[in-house]
Amino acid sequence: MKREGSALCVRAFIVLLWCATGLAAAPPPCLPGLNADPHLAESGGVFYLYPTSDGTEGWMSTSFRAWSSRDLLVWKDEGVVLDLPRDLKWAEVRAWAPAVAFKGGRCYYYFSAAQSIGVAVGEGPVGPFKDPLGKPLVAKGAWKGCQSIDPMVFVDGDGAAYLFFGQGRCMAVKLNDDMVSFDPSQVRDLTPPGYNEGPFVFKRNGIYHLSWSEFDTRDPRYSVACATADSPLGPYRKAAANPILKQRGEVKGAGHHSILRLPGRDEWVIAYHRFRIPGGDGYRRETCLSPLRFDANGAILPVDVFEAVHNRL
Ligand code: FUB
Repeated sequence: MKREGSALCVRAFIVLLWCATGLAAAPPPCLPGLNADPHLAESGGVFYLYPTSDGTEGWMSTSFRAWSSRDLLVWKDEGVVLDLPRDLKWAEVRAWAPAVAFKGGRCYYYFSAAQSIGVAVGEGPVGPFKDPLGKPLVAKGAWKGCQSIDPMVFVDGDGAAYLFFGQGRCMAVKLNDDMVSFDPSQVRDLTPPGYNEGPFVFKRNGIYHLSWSEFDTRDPRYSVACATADSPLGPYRKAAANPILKQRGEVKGAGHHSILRLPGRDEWVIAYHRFRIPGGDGYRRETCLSPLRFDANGAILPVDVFEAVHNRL
């Protein structure tokens, strides 16, 4: 406990030192170690980050951890929230790109495993999560040209929930009220030009924003682009000013993101990964948080990867 407290103090000191010196270097990552595909969420005034555990060739991780924070600055490791060999009957490896959705007091944890998409349900944001289906929600190869990975669920103001997923193609479908099933005949292909993977949807002032990653995650050009629509399932029009997040200077491979509005304000944060600095690549990635802003017309402005979110609450 004492050691954990000292580690947090050291991290907070490093971040404050970086702010104070104003060095023209990339800010430190928000989480220690190698973490990719971060999904940022908020529940009960607490922020949560759900990443892929990174650091193996071919992304061979077998479990997921979660992190919590009250200020987006100091993050607590909540431990393993889903362990594939222990908690699933149908997959043991390639634990990638989780995302959560809250409904009816429950937390639904969507994830990629063995190139399929699964869902697990918990009573709270850090589980314990249980697989109610005993099989994938979206099976490997279910849609042609689409790798069944990178799920994201958007819950609209009326409570309707929509699943977005896919590498290669961007698929979307309204979920049933149970949050763990859908009508396969209703799955739509929304693939925008340049799309590769990691779809994310949010709504601001009545406009739906779809964003995604372009290029391969091992490519330094990995980046995030966006489009808008008047309804959650589109049609989406790609914005003129793209990408909204990309490499700059020592920051390479910036992508696979999520976006969150800070409670009670029109202030937004983007979570994303980049190649570890120094010496990272597409298998050694680290998680960062930057402010996300809009222009007067509601279009997303380019993100400054040298601007970190620090203690905004
Ligand atoms: O982390 C494994 C894979 O790399 C994710 O599923 C992709 O989105 C890419 O970030």
